[in-house]
Amino acid sequence: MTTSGPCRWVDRVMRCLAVAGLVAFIAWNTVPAWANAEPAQPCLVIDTDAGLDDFRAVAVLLPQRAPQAVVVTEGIAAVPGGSTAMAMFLASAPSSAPVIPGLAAANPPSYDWLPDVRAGAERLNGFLAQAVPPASRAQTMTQALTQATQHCDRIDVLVLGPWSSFVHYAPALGHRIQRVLASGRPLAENNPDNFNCVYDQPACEAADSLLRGLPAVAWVDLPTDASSSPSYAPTEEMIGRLVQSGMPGVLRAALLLDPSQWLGTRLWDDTAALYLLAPQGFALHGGHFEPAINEETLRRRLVKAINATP
Ligand SMILES: [Ca+2]
Repeated sequence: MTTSGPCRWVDRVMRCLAVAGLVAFIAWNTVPAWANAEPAQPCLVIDTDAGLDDFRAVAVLLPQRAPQAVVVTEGIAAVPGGSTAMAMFLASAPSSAPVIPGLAAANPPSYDWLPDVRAGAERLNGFLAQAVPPASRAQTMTQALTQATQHCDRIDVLVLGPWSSFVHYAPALGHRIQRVLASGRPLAENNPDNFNCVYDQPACEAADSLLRGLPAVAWVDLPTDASSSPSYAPTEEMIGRLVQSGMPGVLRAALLLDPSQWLGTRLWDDTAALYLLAPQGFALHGGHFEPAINEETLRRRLVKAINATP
């Protein structure tokens, strides 16, 4: 049977209306995610010297702010041993970012305590039997970081170590750096405990100039405390509350292997990492932020962040 004349025209109109209705229905039901969602968070680059508090800081961030790349800069750990330790630590998380070996200070000060602390950090507090350097790469640090962030139009950089690497890669990342968050206090506050600055003073001063040109910079530190049992310190009870699987489990096992290596230290870099997740718990003191919560509340929030399910 065939249709002809007015009947064929009516049939075409009805088909067109049906198709138009179907298209409208599909469009209505497939509203793109960006139309309703909050703007996507900027990418995150973590620049770390792989001290024990740096490992805790990475564990704080991983469930909620997985980084695009982790740069290991010389400070507490040296670059080779710190890079492999950090890569092995990240491998305990469901998804892991590339670890990019960074740069070392040209003329760092000599510290009599540093060799032992460095050896401990590079072995993840004894969790690894030996410190092992990474295989050398064909790419430079800046090439590797540019590649790892090639899909990022906005980048937050969390600096947990000296500035030796930052001053070299920051110009390459350019205007994509939206915010820098640093553990410690700004150069102008001249904090003698600011290891990250004095370990590579020329880089720290160069970074101070670079930071002035960036849209947002925040420094995070703990209140000054010169007592023999410092406040805002990690405790065995706190570490014992970490779950025993995955990255929290590795961190827990590593730290409990030898608490004497970290008892009496403070929650430096972990606190800076928590600021990135929950800045409302902090207050501005001069040019830097400090926790506006007591130390038990801080420890509880750190444990909760580390134990969170991604
Ligand atoms: Ca650090």
